[in-house]
Amino acid sequence: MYSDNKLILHLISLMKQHGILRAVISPGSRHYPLIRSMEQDPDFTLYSVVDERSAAFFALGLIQQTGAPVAVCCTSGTSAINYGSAVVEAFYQGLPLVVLTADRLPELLNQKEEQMCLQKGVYDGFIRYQGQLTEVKNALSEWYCNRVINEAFLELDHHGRGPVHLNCPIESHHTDKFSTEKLPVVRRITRVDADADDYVWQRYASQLSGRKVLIVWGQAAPVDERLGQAVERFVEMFDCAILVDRLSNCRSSRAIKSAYLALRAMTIDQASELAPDIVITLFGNYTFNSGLKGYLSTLDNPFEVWDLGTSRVADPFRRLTTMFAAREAFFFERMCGFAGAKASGTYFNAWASVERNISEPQATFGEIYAVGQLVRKLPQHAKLHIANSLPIRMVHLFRSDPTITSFCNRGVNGIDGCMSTAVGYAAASAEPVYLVIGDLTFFYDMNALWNRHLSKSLRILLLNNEGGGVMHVPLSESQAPQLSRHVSAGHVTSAQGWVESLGFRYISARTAAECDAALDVLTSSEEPGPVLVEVFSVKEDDVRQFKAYLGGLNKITFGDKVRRRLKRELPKLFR
Ligand SMILES: Cc1ncc(C[n+]2csc(CCOP(=O)(O)OP(=O)(O)O)c2C)c(N)n1
Repeated sequence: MYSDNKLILHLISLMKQHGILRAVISPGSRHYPLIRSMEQDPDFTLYSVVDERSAAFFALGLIQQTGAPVAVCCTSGTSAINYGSAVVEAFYQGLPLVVLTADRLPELLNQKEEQMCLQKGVYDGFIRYQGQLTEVKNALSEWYCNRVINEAFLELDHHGRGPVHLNCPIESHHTDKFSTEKLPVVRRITRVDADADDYVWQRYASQLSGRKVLIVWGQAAPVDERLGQAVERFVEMFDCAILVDRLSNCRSSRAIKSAYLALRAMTIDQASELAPDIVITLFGNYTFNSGLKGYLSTLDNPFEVWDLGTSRVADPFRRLTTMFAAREAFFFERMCGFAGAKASGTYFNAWASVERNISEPQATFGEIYAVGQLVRKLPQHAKLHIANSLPIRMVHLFRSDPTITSFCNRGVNGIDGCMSTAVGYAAASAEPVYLVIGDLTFFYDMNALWNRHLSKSLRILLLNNEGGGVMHVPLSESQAPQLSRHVSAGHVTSAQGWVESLGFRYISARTAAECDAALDVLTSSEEPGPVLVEVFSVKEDDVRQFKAYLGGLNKITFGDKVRRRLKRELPKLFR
């Protein structure tokens, strides 16, 4: 019987799936559940070497002879340190050594505990991957350990070979039970390299055939022509829809451009009808990330996720099975090479029908109104920079010309350099560059305009509602006065003096009519120098309109959610 310790079960299951079937064990107690579990599994060949230093060098010999990765496994304390020389040797010889060190719980470090020293990072500089595991106690820690173990084993032969280290806390080694008959088959993550054999690509293409394929396309600018063409062929051959946002800058005929809204606007029946079989992700920083995560987490069907253009594990939806370490366009081209007949487009049509029912906000004067008007008035092929945090959300409430290219510092969502980035872009561009930005973000980065490379073609829409609005969104309106003190940093400041001193044409707007007229100037091609339009609005009104619009989209009722939950949970109770 195997140990009941879920971390051990995960580790052993993944060792087997990744072909790590030899282990050199040095004696001790803390790693007892691991040793005993491996001992009774006939797939493993185990060796016993007392001295850890020698054990790890012994393992290097096994690797040299077999060509396969080999694990070394020891108890906590200085035993881990004794692996050091062989780890360094493995690093410089390029040998796939898997170092498994048992440890006490990290909380106990330096607390006068027995046989405990810092084991995390002890091989720094000489190890291809170092993972600190944790006890598996809930779904989050289970997912974390699964991911980290996969990451470690994938690094054994990623762009060359070498050693990896997993530090495993095992606190219950004396009391551990061994009643697990069958090893669970836990999720293995696979990497497919560009030079994989044809039969590998063909196998993946056949998995797509006849399935509902949901492509999730993240931030990508400038637009890659080769990718655009490859995707257009792909969407004809496979039944798919592409969830995008402004920052995707994706012009595919199968793009669901309002993914940010569509994910909120589906009915309970549509939610199950649209459940994908395979999710293909490319790029990152989706503005609809939380909506998509929420939606996918309600699905019971066993969909899997493939991530393109990467060899590093990123698993936001917790269903990643395959990474394709090749250019995104290359993946789509390869899949088309093995495609059968053209697909029907049914899946796209189902998503499109959700999107068709979404109307734009009918906003009264305020920042949503101003953003909507700007989006409508922007010329074709405009370059639009959008600041965090409400501006990037508000832009998504409106349909825009597909030739517009959009940018936002969405990698880490900072407000610290949105304007500086736009100023830098404009400095290298001959065309007008537009920026829509909130007041805190503007004043934070106002120094960006004091720049000798300031472009005459810079056009800024400043949404001034006297403080950060986004922090008000999740809370009730009654808390607004309190929030304005420190959380949203209320202020009464105008940009006028500053931008006029820098040679901008400055226009303020306090009504819808003033706003329309000012935006006509902002988007005019006649203006000889930089222009800034400052729209003054009332934060509470802006936040109310924003919440009311998004709230009005929701079609799934509380009752629907309860029924869905019961349908999911009840069978578990009677199992
Ligand atoms: C460098 C940095 N500091 C703080 C934050 C936290 N933060 C996110 S949005 C925001 C307020 C932005 O206010 P404003 O520019 O008025 O735009 P809006 O509230 O309309 O999004 C703050 C402080 C951040 N994202 N980045």
